[in-house]
Amino acid sequence: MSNKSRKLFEEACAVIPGGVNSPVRAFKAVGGNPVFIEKAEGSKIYDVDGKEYIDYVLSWGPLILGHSHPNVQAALQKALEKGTSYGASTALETELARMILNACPSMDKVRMVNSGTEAVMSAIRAARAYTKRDKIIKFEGCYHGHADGLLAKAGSGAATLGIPTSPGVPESYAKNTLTLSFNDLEALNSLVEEESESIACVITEPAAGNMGCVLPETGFLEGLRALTEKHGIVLIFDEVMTGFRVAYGGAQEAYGIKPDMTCLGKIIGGGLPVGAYGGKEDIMSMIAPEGPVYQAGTLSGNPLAMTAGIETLKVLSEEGTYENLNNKTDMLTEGLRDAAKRANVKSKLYSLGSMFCSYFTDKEIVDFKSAQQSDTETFARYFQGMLERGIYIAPSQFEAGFLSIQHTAKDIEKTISSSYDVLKTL
Ligand code: HOZ
Repeated sequence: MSNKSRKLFEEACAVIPGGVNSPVRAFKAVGGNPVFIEKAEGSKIYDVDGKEYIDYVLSWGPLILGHSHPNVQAALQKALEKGTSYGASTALETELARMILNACPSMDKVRMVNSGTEAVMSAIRAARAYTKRDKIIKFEGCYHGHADGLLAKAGSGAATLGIPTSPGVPESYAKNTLTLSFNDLEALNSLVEEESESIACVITEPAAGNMGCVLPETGFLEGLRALTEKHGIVLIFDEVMTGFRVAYGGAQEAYGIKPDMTCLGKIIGGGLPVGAYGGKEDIMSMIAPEGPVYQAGTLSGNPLAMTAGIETLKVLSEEGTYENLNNKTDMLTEGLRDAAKRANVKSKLYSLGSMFCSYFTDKEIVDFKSAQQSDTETFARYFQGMLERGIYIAPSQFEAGFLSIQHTAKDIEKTISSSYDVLKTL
């Protein structure tokens, strides 16, 4: 790491816990200190020393159009001239809401918030009020933001740092969160049969991107849908990561399953802070001021975030966008698989749309336990080798990588050849 980044990190550590404003940005699991970024454009980010990296983190998913996309930049500049926030209604909010509802027909109404965490927290409150039940079921290794009740066997940074269940969450609160293994329909069936009268909702990432990239096995989402429907349990899809990423209509479109509620974030804000939750009319009509379930936010529906989101979705809705993006991802993932084979390194790579993750193991990854069997020490060395060669991947085994429409064939070729070079040294 450069001296400039080291110095900036030392300064940050003096005033910010761990020197970062979100734990996933720390390099704790891979060693060394975080690289400090100066600017970004297209598929690249540049550190404070001017070193260029091909970026597969993309701000943890939002930047599907790549950095500084001209349409988003131009629209934001125009919006900025009109002010930054009014705390009063704008037509932009309705426009983005309409675009979201058109993309995800499972939702009749949607409410904007400021982050994925807020979206999930609010959706669960609505589900509890709607069912008049308290307990929720989540799956190990899925991450639904950092609200108290959801930091139970959580993925993402919590898994990376080895604190999937955080101190500070009262036992009286945590006892309402029941956890199961992802893809274990049998266990879900037994738990639901036993506790059906007390379970408000089941929340899941339909394809999990916070323990790497773990895909639902055939029948899992279908079984989950049938079971929750049978018992009057609200099914919530956390599509903060997969929404507008794996298809325009998210994983619910890709797998053809209609949840009762959906949580969104990341892409719908085009790189600005945003979240949203929505669902069926009878649940969403319970939200204040239409109904009694309170949820609010000073900057919710902020005109800048709405503008960036609208422009992003406009580009995404153009013919051929997802086909191109998915073709590029196939080129990358096939190349990475082949590189691992040639270098004789055990690895498993999974992808859905333009999100992907490779694990250092020869066993299939189907849940959090199997993801944890991956060799994280080898991952750390791989990460450092890639970073050195100008390839920026998430500093954790338990995160997905992403492509943007601005990644080029040249970027992909460089990534594959760098990967082969690093794998040979492991
Ligand atoms: N949800 C993001 C990917 N796992 C993490 C973002 C963050 O925690 O900063």
